Amino acid sequence: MAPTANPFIPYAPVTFSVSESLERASDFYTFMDQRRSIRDFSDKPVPRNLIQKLILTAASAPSGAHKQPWTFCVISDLALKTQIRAAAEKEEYESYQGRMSQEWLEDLAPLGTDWQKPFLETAPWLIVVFKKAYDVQPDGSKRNNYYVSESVGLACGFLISAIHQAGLVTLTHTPSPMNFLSKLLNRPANERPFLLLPVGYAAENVKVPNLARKSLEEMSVWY
Ligand code: IYR
Repeated sequence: MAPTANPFIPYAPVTFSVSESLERASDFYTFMDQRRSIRDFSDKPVPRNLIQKLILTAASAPSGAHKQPWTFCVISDLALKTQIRAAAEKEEYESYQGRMSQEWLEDLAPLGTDWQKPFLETAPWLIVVFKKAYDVQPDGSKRNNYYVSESVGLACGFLISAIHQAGLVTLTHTPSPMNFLSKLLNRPANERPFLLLPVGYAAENVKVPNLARKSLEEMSVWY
């Protein structure tokens, strides 16, 4: 039997005049261009309902066959953050002491990173994003998801934008390997850790590496 399609419903796109669009695009670029990855966090609290809105925004991202193949694990419990920090630092120590190539370490040098990850305890919230390779139906059978990494990557992009828009800061942290997160957070077999984002306010007088973004000419080709 052919699968039944959902009925279509009317949609009213948000539109602006060309000059309004130009101004909005320009303002949005200026705002987004001010975003920086932050590694030094304040312990100033952030309310739970604010984090909830950020996650709803992340989950508004498009996904393959609209499968929404993501789970957001949201952590504020200090004991759990401490466990995550200890496990992440154990892996990162091994990585920085030999698992990463010399070339990789050289490329990272301008960022000033090392195996120590105090932000995993200082930031008021950690969001660990899991990708779901498949869904488990109520009867226990497996149902496939599509373009899972692309979909979850898009949701993370939306999340990072929402965090910035709310005046908070984050960092895309990828401790490697990440499977300790599945154990600590008790996640099922169809979920794999994808990205860890500490969320909060920047530490006072925070500094960031002096990085430049590629110019339009460097990063685009027009046909
Ligand atoms: N996961 C390590 C190393 C690291 C790798 C890349 I690529 C970065 O852009 C930054 C760090 C860490 O979190 O320190």
